[in-house]
Amino acid sequence: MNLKIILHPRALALALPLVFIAGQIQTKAADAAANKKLVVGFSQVGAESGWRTANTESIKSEAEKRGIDLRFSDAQQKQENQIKAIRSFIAQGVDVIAFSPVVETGFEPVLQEAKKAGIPVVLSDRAVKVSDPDLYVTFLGSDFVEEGRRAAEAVAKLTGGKANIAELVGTVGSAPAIDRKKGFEEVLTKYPDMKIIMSQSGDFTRAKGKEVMEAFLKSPNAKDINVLFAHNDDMALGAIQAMEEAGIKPGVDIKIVSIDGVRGAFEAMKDGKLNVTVECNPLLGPQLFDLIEKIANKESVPKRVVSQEGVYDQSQAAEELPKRQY
Ligand code: GYE
Repeated sequence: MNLKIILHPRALALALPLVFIAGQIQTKAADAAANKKLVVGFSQVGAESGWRTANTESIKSEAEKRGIDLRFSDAQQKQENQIKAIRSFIAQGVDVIAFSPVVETGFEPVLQEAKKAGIPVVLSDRAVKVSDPDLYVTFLGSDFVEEGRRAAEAVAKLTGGKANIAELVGTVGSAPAIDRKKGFEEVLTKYPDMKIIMSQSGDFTRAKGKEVMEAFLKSPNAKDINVLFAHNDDMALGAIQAMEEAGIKPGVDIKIVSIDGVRGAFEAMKDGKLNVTVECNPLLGPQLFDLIEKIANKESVPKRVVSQEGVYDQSQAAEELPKRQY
């Protein structure tokens, strides 16, 4: 028997659009998966310096440019706030967590929690000390030890290797404070007539930099100071104010070397009040999200990415100033 299945033309007319709709639903689902916004939780140190403001702006604007859902949290320079923020990112189930650790130690437990939740972590700008290097995927930021070395070489050049140095240290326990001091002191061993005669933290802020400089200037051996080394420009700018109020000529009576390269430092160099700034680039947004997107796509990334930077003195200040982006 010859069995023929004949589809009634009306049934065909009904079935075809259904197949078409089903197909459309499928492509829509695929599109939604492809267009799903990448969700990134970022815990920032705070708003303590010009450097930090530029860093935050770079991160926020780059996330917006790329259509990334950025959950941004400001820790106001407190580690406990940062740990809370990271826990909340884990609870929200973000795709990637990035943060700039206030200090180096104490993050191990919360990083274990992120690992358990399967959320990759990226360190931005500052490093942590952990026993298990798998607790973060990569660290993007400057070589702070090298910045410290550059600052010390600048002091040697300015003073012919004869310096009684007052040091304004960054936030106690933070990677840049620890590493900048380390690099600076390493170079001091080459110069027997260069020594640190006072050292105290100004927490990377202008107000604290001023306050500590005032205290330095009141100490019994204040008149011996011929150099100020500040771990960032903001503290140096605060110290400049303290010197001026005490009738001391910043940049002349006391030579000043600091780190960051923010606009305020270039202005002070132009005015002859600051001698040298060692650059530390805060514009990490593009590099950071390149790494984050790769990690989200399961591509491999290097464990350490170093940003490029230079050293500037007064002779370059006027020309460089209009080109500065931060
Ligand atoms: O030098 C300072 C900021 O971590 C590199 O933090 C950063 C430092 C920067 O407060 O100005």
